[in-house]
Amino acid sequence: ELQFPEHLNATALLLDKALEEGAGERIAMIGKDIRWTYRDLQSKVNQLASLLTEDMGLIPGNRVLLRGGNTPWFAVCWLAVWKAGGVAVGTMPLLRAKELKQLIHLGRVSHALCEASLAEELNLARPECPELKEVMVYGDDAFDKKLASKSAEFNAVDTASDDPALIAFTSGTTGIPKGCIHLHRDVMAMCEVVCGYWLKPSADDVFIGTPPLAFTFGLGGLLCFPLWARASTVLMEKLSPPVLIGAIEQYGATITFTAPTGYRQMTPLIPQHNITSLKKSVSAGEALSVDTRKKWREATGIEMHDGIGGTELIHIYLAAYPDDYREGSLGKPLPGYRAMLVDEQMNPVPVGETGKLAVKGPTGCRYLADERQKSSVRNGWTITGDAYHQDSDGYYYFHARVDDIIVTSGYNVSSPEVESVLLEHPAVSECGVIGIPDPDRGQVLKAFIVLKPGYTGDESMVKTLQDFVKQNAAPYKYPRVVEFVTALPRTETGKLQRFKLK
Ligand code: 3UK
Repeated sequence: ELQFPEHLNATALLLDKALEEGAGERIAMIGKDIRWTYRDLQSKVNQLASLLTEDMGLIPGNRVLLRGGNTPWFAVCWLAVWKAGGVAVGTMPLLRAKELKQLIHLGRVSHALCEASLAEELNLARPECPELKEVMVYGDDAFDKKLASKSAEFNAVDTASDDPALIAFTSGTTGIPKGCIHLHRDVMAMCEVVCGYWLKPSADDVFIGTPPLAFTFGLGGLLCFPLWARASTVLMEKLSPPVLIGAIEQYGATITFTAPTGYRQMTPLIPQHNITSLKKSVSAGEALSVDTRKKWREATGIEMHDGIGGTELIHIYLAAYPDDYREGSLGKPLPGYRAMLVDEQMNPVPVGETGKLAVKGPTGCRYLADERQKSSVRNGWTITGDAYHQDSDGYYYFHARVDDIIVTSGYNVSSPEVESVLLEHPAVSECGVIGIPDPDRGQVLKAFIVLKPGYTGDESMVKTLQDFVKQNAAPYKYPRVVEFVTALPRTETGKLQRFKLK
């Protein structure tokens, strides 16, 4: 079991301690036109922490809205808020005024740090947000001047290890966002567990990837993990798959973080790049199909690190080790976590049967909303909305979010399993499968398909794909309805929004 002292501050441990240990001259952060050592980073964090407390009146416990694309400056905002004892409330760059207003109310936000290029929507929200007292825009000359006048010395606030460090909002695949509170010790626990036991990064690693820092997958993978390892991180916005692969080559990145779609879209581009620097690839956010994993392995020689995590538990809690990978399996709980599959009454289901995953470990779920807390956390077990089965050796197999299980003629079919079959067909670039109401069968499967260039979405293609599913899965899993589209709705975190397809 992980033990933490009664007091700790995440920034003190991730950054100040790195300097005490002699990492001062190592490269901490790389961005567009930016290369900062740990010492550079610390000065900027201290200046911003000074500015927050002296000019913006921040006191420990205040909630600070953070708004920015993935850049080293955005990372400074996170670290400075923690250092000053504030609670970071990260927001996705694309959020609109109405959504920001909702998060500001739900999170009782009093302060904001906002990248200049994203200020417009926040300004639109402000008149309706009386609780938001202080807003500072960063990334323009006025800010740079103000910051330069601040002291580069700042002692980390002596936060208790169970003081809140962030409020993370779920990414909205199901509608209204839910805020989850995570503590300073949760930030450290995710590093100790995910890095210490699973990823095992070293100070020579260069991290890169796509998830926004406002998504805890990105906060861990692109900010906290690299600092924990005293390594370097490349923080860049709008890393579409072709840009990401170029950046891996340019910066000699060694560890990538992205969702399965990202890997799928990079795979065909690999022959045009030299990405031999890359050693590890972390996939999360959505189910990684056997085919996507295989093609990435064939193209790069890398067996992926697939892990399932969630906003509710802050990061990955169940994961497959590359050297202990069973086909189709998500592996086992990471050290420190316990998992069990339960039915609606919280009774464990027998081996081989499908149940909902419940998880208990060093991080846990604290929703802002009491109601939600009662229904999702029982006896310290967080009940995820995901269905799995387990084999007799204890390996877990993900089926789908419970909401994405389709019941057709009495059969249970999960969306991701049919999607992964379709993705194996050479004509299919992307796809999403949902259930639509049917008078005879309850529901039938409908597939939305994005074809690869050079293929035509006509009747014969529909038939071809239906036959392909019938041959590669139980025949009742074939999509009776097929629609060809040019793109699929995805969240900023790369997750397919099946509710939009519905
Ligand atoms: C799904 C996966 C299959 C699953 C997240 C890593 O995704 C993250 O957080 P969210 O709160 O969503 C959680 C849900 O997404 N999912 C995530 N990873 C996988 N399904 N295979 C996977 N590897 O339904 C889960 O309940 O947005 C992931 C780290 C931090 C995160 N917040």
